[in-house]
Amino acid sequence: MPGRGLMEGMELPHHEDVSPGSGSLPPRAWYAASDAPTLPLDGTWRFRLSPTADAADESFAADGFDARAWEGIAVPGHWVLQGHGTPHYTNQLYPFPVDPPRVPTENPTGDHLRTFDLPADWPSDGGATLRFDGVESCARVWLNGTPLGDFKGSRLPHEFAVGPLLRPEGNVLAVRVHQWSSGSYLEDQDQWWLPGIFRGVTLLHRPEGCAGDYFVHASYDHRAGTGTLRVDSDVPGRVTVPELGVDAATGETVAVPVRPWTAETPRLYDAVLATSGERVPLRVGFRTVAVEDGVIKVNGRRILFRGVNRHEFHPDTGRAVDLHTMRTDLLLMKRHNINAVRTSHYPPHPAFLDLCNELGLWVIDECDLETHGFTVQQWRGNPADDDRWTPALLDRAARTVERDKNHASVIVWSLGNECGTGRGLTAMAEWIRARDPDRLVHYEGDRSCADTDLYSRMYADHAEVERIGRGTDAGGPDSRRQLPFILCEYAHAMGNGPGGLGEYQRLFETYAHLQGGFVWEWIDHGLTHPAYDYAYGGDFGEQPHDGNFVCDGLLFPDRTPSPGLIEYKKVIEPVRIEGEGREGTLRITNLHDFADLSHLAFTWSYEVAGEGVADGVLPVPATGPGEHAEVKLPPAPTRGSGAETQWTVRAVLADDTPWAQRGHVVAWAQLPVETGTVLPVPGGTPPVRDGGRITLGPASFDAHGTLLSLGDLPIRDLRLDVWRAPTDNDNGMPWRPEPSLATRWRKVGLDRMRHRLDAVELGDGSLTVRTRVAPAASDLGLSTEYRWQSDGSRLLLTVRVTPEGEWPVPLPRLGIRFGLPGAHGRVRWFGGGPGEAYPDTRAASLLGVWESDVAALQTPYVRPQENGARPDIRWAELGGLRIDTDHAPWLTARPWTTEQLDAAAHRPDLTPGDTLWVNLDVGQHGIGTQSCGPGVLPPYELHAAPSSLSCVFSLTTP
Ligand code: IPT
Repeated sequence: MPGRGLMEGMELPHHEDVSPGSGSLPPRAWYAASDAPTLPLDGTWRFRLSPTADAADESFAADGFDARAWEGIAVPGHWVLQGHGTPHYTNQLYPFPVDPPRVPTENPTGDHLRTFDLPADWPSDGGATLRFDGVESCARVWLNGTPLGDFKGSRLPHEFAVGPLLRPEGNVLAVRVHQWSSGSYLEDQDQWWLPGIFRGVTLLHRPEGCAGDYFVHASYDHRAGTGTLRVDSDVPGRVTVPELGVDAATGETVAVPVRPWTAETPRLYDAVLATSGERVPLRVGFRTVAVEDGVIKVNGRRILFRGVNRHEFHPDTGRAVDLHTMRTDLLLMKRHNINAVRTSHYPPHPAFLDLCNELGLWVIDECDLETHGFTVQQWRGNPADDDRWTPALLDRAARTVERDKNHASVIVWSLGNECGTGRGLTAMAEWIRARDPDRLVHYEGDRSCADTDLYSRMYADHAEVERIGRGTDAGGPDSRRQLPFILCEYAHAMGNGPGGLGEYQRLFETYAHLQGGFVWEWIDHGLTHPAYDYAYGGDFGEQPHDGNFVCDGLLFPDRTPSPGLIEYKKVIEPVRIEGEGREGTLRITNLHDFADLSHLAFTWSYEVAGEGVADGVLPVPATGPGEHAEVKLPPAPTRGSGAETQWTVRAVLADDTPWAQRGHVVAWAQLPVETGTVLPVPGGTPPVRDGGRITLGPASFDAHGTLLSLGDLPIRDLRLDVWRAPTDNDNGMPWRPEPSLATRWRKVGLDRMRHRLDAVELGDGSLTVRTRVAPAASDLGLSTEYRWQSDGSRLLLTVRVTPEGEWPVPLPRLGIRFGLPGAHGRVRWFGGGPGEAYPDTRAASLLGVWESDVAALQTPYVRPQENGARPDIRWAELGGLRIDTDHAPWLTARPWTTEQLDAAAHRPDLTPGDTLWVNLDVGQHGIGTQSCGPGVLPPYELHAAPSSLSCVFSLTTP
């Protein structure tokens, strides 16, 4: 087809032309249902894939074309996830040569075809529109052989007027979709490239006098308690809100007493917009968003974002996400204390926003725009700063705002992500402000904040955020320091982590204009794969790719919460419980922005040696937002037994809510009362040498002092261990020049330590084994002494480590590891649980007695890496062995070695052997978020320093 656009003197086909498209209707407000009939056209379509844009001619779109030989394809869906071609993952790199707006000749092109009959009761009057809610990346559409037009803007709706073309039976809808188009340059989001018709296709009847576009303006005056409602409508009509007694003309302003909408109290009023030909249901939430004194306020109060970035993703269907999955996401968010979503980096399926209104989340709604790949060439040719592209950018802004403007949950518009700076962005911001002055404008990529109402950054470290809090941050115009600040991305949740969440939260709670952040990101984008379990970049042989950088979510691909989500829930809990366990005094602070505490019930339990012995209800006054209450616990039920005792206090939902049931835990704290008695030190039994063996009480050693068994229980290879399978955060940011922590560890040789035996000494009451543990090619070393003692039935080990040399790196871990027979079985422990924890990811660790099987102790990161440590161990039982300790070390038990874990690329690479490998560590290095952000904070670094670990081994009674 002849192109419309002329670039560089060349006539380009429609898919390479910078124009956003032709033939579609102006954008308008989206709604799921009115009383006008609709006909969903989802289902199985006929499909043909061609290797280039013009390999097949367009005759398939002609009336009467016989497509019976074509394969079937599910719409909505992506063809690369249905056996036609393969997905491709890149973060910022364009997967094609950068020569805008041209795209490669190899341009997978999917022809989609379906026929449909109108339902018998389809009205004969009026017209009809055909709506596409999302097609990646460029579509051309025909109905009954007539071309309707073409469009780009993958995650945006496009409508065509089709009334006169429809016939009662045998309508033929043909859609040609090109994977690559000029639009691809604007859609360089960090995700899989997934072509196809991935959101619904709907035929909508448009009766005579139907509603056109409309704009619900519903504000709230918190001083007067009044809501003000005005519905502007292209087609005049009436607006009724029965519950409020409102019956007003469109365009008319009415003020009534209402309850406001907030993310914590998502009060919606059912309303109807009635034009002469159509009744459109509305759900109205009254709220006012403003920046006052450099602070974002809703209904007059400062809000704090406890947010996540959400891409649309399902491991089987990619960005074709069904309603159930959307609801699941939101229920999980609400249950984990999350109150905000940034729709990175495009508008989500519109039904998702309906759910945000209903369940209560603040939304930053982002335009479908990212040109990140231009950084590689210092932004040369960036469409965001090129007037020829501005119409396409404005089209994207308008399609976002017009579609989503009637959602109470949307309080901020975002221009897009990672587009550098430029005139196109300014034009978008100006257009948005003129169209919707009642919301704020966000964009992260411009530190001058020329176009925005907030200062936004991604991955800034704690120190910089603190400077921003204090107003002492460098650079940028002074005006920036008067703006509210958010971290639109932080706490990169790739693999094990993120660490350092609590330190950010303290900053957000300290400085009024630091208004929280959005963890990157909600879910791992691992695609279901027969061999790999979940595939990531490169697993389809694609080049270039960015590996498992696509798996950086708080949920695993199957939507199981990762430890990172459990940690985030604890760190952002909206109630803080603090106190003094011995005195039984509590201070309960309500960190909600709007709600008082009357929706919560408080409970206490009293635990002796990790087991609950008494519990009860704790009366707490209905403390208002931002206020606190002082509360007294009952007298401690027991005292002085010598066992460790503590209180656990919980805030739980007092009643069922739409997102969780009564009893759901929102916040908690543990308050120690008494510490337990110290570890008894067995002694007295002398070691005995007998040929090649040494015996010490129940234990047997070889002549080198290596433990062989305890009673009948064989024990393998007990020795010092410092290595961990590097996490994604240890591996750092591949694009940074400085070597990552993991690279430095490997360079020092921590993954290949040698153990030299220096002495085996049989004393009166102990066996002492002296060693030096050190890497080849280095003078660094760890002088390590193992001292064994026994009372005849139990075995005490004390390990003392003294570093030698100037250690240039922190240690991954420091402790012992050994093997027990049998890789399966149960593990019980008194310590932190139930999930894993590391020094800077341990806020959610609950001290108690826990039980798990070995398999469930492993955290299944999509790319295997260090995982599964449990902190604060008092005792543990596993594989027939009991370990008692008073050093509260870290316990890790896995059915494979650290080396196997280190070598694995996907979960199925790990298969249990016949040994249970146990690590007992006196220290662990923290986790940090250096896969994209700051590393481990100083208090959580594990430096080589004189250390010791003691534990008592005995056999469990079978
Ligand atoms: C930032 C992107 O905005 C986001 O899409 C994602 O790629 C994230 O990083 C990392 O997973 S950009 C980054 C180069 C700071």
